[in-house]
Amino acid sequence: MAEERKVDSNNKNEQLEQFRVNDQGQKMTTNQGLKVSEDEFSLKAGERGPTLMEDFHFREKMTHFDHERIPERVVHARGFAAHGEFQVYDSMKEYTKAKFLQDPSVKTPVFVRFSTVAGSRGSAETVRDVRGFATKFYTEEGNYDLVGNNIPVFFIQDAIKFPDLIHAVKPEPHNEMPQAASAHDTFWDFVANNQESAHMIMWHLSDRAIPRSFRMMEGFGVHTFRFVNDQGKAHFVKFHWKPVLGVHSLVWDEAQKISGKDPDFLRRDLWESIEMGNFPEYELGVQLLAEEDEFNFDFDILDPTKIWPEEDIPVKIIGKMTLNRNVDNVFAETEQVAFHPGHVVPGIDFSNDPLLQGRLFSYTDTQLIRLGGPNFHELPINRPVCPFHNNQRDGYGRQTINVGQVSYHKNSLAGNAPAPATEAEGGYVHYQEKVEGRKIRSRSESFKDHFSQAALFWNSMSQVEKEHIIQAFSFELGKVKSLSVRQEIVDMFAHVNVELAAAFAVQIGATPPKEGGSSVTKTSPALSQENTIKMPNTRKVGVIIGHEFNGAEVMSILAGIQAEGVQPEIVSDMLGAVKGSDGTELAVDHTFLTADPVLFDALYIIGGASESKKFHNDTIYFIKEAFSHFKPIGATHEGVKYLEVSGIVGSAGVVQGEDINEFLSTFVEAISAHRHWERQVV
Ligand code: HDD
Repeated sequence: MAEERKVDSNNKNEQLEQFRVNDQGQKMTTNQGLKVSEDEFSLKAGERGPTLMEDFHFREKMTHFDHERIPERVVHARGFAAHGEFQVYDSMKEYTKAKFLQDPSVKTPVFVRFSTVAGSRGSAETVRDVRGFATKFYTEEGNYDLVGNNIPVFFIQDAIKFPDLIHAVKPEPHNEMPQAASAHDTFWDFVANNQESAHMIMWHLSDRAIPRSFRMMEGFGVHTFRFVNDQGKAHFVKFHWKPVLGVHSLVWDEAQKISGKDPDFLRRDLWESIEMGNFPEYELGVQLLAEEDEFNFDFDILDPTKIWPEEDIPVKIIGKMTLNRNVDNVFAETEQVAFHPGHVVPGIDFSNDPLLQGRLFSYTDTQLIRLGGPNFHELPINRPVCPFHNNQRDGYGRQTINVGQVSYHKNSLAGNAPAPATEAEGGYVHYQEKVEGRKIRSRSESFKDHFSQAALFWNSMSQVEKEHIIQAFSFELGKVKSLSVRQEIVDMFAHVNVELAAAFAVQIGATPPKEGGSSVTKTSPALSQENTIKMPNTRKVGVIIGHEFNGAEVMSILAGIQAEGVQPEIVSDMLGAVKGSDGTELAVDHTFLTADPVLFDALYIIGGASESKKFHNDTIYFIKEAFSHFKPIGATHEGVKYLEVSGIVGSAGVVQGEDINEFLSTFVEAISAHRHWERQVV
């Protein structure tokens, strides 16, 4: 590795290139490099005889196979990742000396892993859950990891409760059910007994927990961190990732169906988008707070169950991240990447948030068992792009060949190298916060208001979002067998809002609260997805089409929606090509059997002149499902009759038209809106 390499977007890629192996056109060998002459038959004593111990090729192949699994992550086991780059818009020198936040011309390579939390590595992806959003910045000062989630608060306030939380949400130990779901007794028992979770639960039961795409969710550092500038002046900081496409979600019925139709839905979406050149983009935002303002709020800024409302402390957008390359090998990269909130660079420091403090221990510890020893930093995906030197030696799988006689500090024999760097030379110096106190196992009084921000969240939701939250409570608690737990949850959430608690209490056979509620009347519009960015780009439209369609018109409509960034995919009753009346041919991407309306954002029904009864029934099924999920549906030509049969003509988001241009613009507008909730009201 070159010692003084200028960091650019290819820097990490170049480093990884040294480890890539391409088997194309090569002869097969053993791991010792010996060419193998036979790979189908083990070495035997006679054609029908026993396999011989001597068969080194068999032994090596089988041994490697027997050992090829590693423990999955104890949380966030199911994940998918991509490479990209980050660029700051303007120097952040005033607030932080972090080098990657100084120069807008510098592109810092990043690796981002998205994940669900509760499910095993093979679980479905569209379950109701928090999503992990972990970013590794390969900076010239070392790796900086921003290990966040798509929800800005957390269930608990102190890391010592993390094992309890996870034991409660994971499948129950006596029967290992349910997989990747919080809708069961132990999770809700935990919630009732740990009421600091109230705010997080509001997010968990909102649409945020069923994102449409990893490309369409926010990311949050959650904790309060510190920025420190080159004068040693500190600001408290909260990190935000804002997706350029806006924040969008699935609806619950759809999410559950996708779990069966395509358990890989979110990774497929990310993978395909990057392959197509639709690179996911997120802007990095920071909320900054001067140290002097630490106590100016009605919540404790160190409490990870609290947000800093964006209307009170604005999010300053400081840069953009683009994910532009898929991994080459999921195990080598996505599975072996090791994140840690403690991987920081000069200019970024911690706060005393007790959840963060505990995380600083857990991540290295978990990598030791997961990746099998202390040298996981040497795995290609984890290596910093800058040189690293210290006196750590040996251990399983050590790759570095450290030359020389000396592996201790201080020393004279090697001129005291490697020597710690001064601050001016880039040495990391911890922010010298003054700390004093008695040793005590307790929680600050300032952490004890669990309901005000849960109420703020509720107040900020649109009517539709509120209904979704009520339905989510009704579903989750409807799966809880213990009536006492159900009642405790009703009583707990009566502290947030009485109408909310009453609305789901009746659904779950519990007694609605008579009184309660919160005195909070404030709202934070930034919390509602109703106020998000809406655009048609990268929306998938299922185009239902049969033979004998009007070639010229259909092609111009498809070209028109594609010009707006929409992605049509052709669905018909058979693979192959559908033929227009003028001889135009369209290749079919999916059949009614392999596709499903839940896999599209919208439908465009064209039909054809000679459809079978089955074509007719399948089309009606597609329309009914898409309609019930509030999706835009457009129809032209023969397609219009299906809208009529389905009884949805004139409904919100249902577009039909004779005039191509008018149809195009109304349909694209309907697609941008994403969902047409008005249907629910009628
Ligand atoms: Fe954690 C993984 C995010 C609290 C202990 N965590 C993990 C990942 C993400 C987060 C995104 C997956 C990283 C990857 O893709 O490899 N965790 C969070 C956030 C938290 C949080 C945003 C609260 C603000 N975590 C948390 C606590 C603890 C842990 C309180 C324990 C004290 N988390 C872990 C872990 C994991 C992990 C056990 C499992 C796999 C891994 O670390 O690498 O150490």
